[in-house]
Amino acid sequence: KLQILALLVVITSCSKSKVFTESDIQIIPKPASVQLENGVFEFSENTQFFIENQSQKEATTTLVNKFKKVVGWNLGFSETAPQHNYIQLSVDESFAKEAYKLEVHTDFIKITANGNSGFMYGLETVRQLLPIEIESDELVKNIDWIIPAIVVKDQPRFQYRGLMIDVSRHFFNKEYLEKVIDRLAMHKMNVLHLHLVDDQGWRMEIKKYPKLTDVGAWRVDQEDKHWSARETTDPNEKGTYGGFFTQQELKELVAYAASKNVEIIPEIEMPAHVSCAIAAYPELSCFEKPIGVPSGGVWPITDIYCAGKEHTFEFLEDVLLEVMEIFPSKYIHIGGDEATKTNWKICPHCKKRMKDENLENVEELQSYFVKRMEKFINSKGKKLIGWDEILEGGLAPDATVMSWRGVKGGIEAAKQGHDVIMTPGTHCYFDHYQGPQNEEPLAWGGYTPLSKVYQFDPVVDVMTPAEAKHVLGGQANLWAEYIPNEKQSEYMIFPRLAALSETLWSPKELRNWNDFSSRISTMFNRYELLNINYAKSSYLVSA
Ligand code: TNX
Repeated sequence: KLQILALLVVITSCSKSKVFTESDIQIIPKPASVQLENGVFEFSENTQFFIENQSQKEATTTLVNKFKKVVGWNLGFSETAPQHNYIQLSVDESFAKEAYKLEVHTDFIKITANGNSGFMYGLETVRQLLPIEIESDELVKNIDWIIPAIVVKDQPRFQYRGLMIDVSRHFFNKEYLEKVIDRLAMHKMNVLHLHLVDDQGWRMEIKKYPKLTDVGAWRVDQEDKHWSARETTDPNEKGTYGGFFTQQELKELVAYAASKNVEIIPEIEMPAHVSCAIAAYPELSCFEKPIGVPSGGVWPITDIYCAGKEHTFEFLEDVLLEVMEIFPSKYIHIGGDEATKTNWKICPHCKKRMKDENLENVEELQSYFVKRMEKFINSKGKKLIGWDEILEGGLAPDATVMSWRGVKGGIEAAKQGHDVIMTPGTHCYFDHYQGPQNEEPLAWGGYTPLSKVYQFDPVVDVMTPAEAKHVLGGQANLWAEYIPNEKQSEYMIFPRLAALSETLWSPKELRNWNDFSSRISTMFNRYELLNINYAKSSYLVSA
């Protein structure tokens, strides 16, 4: 018996003195600087957080919950320095927002940052240094919770690191979006852009216009009837497929996101991609023809908001007032893409508006529309974002441009001194295929494998340093015409989000595809334990 005991002691002490090497450090996104030291820190039931104030507890939630789940520990907190076995969160105001320094010693861990976002990212790095079993959903046994002694100095390359989720083409509920937020935080991403309005459904409760969700949130067919959508837009047929968020749910979601350093940017589309609103209130369109909520991406859509009637602007201002009540984000996204303006050319109200405002063509009329919305948004202390079509006919004075039709809109906007978020279809469209089409579930089209996402860079060579400064960052877009459920949504997001996160976070000179593609396999193991339905195909396909 004694011999067995002695053997056990040897085995456990061996594993604890495990020597970590560079190749054991598989953090995604890759930190700006990592220096491995000798020794390890071991977590135990008695590990405590040494905090300066109670509000810092929020940054520790993910790790605390993980230890609770996998070993049943309740890691404690102390505002006075413990002797050893603690994780110190230390404020240093000279640090940039989101930056952190992580020092792991044998006796203690110290994370220095300017506030909770940095602490949270430091702890996300700790999470990725821990054995992958930390991601487990159930109790795990016989694991030594050790991490290597290390010094990590880290900060993001870009301040804007986003993912857009289209909840219109298919509705995804709050519980799912909370999971998305958790996973964004895990990848050190910080923006969730919610596409709340598109032809196929209005997804936010608006108290002043209840029909937006009574009527506009429901369509007839679950499945996307892409090319035959006209057949399904009978205004008399009441749809039953869809859903929407109450304002209360959105408030809770915003608060949840904020606790993970994720900002939610709401998008209320205008003047096009709004069949759902016109189905609810036909008077918002030029000719007031009754339509139903379409079940697919019907194209072209001629029923758009009327730019001539004052009522359209009153309606949109009322809607945005309610939106701004719920979303504290400084940005309001007003869409602006793909507006087929054939009705505007013949509508008497629009023609009168063009005459009164001295506008030469319908592009200028759209520009008038956007500028007017911008004035309103600015008057409430917020900033407008729009898709790159808002460049046409003249950009609103302070608008931020989301460049999706390649990067040229972004380059042009930066030239004009506007802020830019790069989200080119070529690299950032997660509704595109990520493997050979015959092996993949139905997708929108396109081909954007993991390696292609990894090649993305929001700053383009032709930009001057001054123009490049206007590039706030980048974003992936998950348009949901062909994303009918959560499993498929996860499949399209992962692992491409990992590649995007590294593009947006890590120093450019550290980015290396071979290195990334070897680190991603550890991330896959984490995804497995987290029950994320990630696409394995994309790993196998190289550029
Ligand atoms: C274009 S990108 C759209 C979306 C579609 C997407 C499909 C953009 C601003 N508009 O309405 O869902 O293509 O990839």
